[in-house]
Amino acid sequence: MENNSIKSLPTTWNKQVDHPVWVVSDAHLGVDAKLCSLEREKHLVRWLDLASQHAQTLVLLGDIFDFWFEWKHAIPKGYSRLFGKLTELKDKGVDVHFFPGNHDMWTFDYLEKELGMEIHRKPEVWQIQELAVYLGHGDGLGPGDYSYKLIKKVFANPVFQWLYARFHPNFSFGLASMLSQRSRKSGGDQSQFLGEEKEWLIQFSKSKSKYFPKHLFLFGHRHLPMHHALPNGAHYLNTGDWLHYFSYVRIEQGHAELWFWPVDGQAYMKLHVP
Ligand SMILES: [Mn+2]
Repeated sequence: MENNSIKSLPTTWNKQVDHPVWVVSDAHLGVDAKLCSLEREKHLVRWLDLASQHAQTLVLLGDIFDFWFEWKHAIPKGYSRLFGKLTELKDKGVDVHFFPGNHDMWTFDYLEKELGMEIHRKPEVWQIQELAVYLGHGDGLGPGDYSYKLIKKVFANPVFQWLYARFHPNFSFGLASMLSQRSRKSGGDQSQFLGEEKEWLIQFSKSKSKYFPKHLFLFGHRHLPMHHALPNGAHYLNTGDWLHYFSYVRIEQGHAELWFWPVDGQAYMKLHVP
């Protein structure tokens, strides 16, 4: 890694980390999949334990909750195991970072103040040991998805958020789960690789690779663990999900690894980039 041209780039890092970083995303806690939400939450807690033994910085790359909303004096019920573990890790000195996704963008300050997570609302560039990493949840990036991009603007509007908080939670949650189910159904079959042209995050990363050569573009959101080599020595990597794949990414010593940890088995590495 001596000829580290990434170091001479005029990039300003949002963050510089000198030790390994582990990343996970898309647990969508609150909905039952093949495994119920509680089983997935317990496995996520096991993962946090394992991760914190190897990495001092952990990243939750969005959509950890299927729906999250905070009122001034109340939060959604559930997730006590996850919250207990996150608090414990924080108290031990592990840094936990959260990039809210499209399902949990309505986090205001509870997760930060109570659990001590650092919240990042936009994609960032981090230098992790020898590797430059462009990371974010991945929603609304790249071509297409215009209706979502519009809705995101509405959802991010403080007036809209204030109004939504006026509803009774029974109603807010009912509406959110209806919309969430509808978006799952209308999405079509996304379980296979759609081809480079239709994979918006690949398109996004490819177009950015000019300005961020040799970077690792790391996103969640797609629910499909994958790697794609990009021009300019860059790479695209997707964390996959904690719904079906139980996949995650480890970044250390100038490379990234995609790992899987089935609930009933051992963790194993699938690939290694660059
Ligand atoms: Mn998402």
